[in-house]
Amino acid sequence: MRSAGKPAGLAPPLPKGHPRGDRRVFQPWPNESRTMTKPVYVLNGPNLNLLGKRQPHIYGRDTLADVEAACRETAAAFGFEVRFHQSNAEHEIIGWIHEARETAVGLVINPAAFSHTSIAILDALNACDFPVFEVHVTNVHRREPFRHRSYVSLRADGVIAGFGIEGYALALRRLGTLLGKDA
Ligand code: CA2
Repeated sequence: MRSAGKPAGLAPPLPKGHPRGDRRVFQPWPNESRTMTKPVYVLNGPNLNLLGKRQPHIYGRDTLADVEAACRETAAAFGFEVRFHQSNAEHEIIGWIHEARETAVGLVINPAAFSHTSIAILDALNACDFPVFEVHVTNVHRREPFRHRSYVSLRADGVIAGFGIEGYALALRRLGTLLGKDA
């Protein structure tokens, strides 16, 4: 016989922190996106550490720290974790691309002058399965002819040039769309 006052079939609530009572500890269904942020790599090539410090008439007044802050803000809205790097050394950028291959869901890169010279960076990106977006602060097509060609563009899923540092946020937003994330 059922005891009065207790609804049929309902067990008493489990104490907080109990493995079956706290979803942060245990989820009976696999849904990583609820609990885990996915890394997105944002890579910057040579001399971009000088952003905002030299040639503001070409590159503007925003610094690389401003770029990083903007990327973190946009990425957070989509639930991405940002791994943000800059290097003047080609091999370091290639190392980060290899690292990204293992863990990342997408990559945004401003290869700077390496865009126009580096088959090695192109090869590294060709070994990646996730979306890749190439960003240039300036409109490279309005500049010297040697900037009109980018090896990285042969792999990039999209290229943004001439939007200033806003280009990085636009690229991250596109990643969010492609990966089905809501802002
Ligand atoms: O427009 C871009 O973002 C570039 O990737 C910037 C590169 C250039 O070689 C590419 O053709 C286009 C140059 C980055 C150097 O940035 C500086 C910033 C301030 C002062 C000096 C260099």
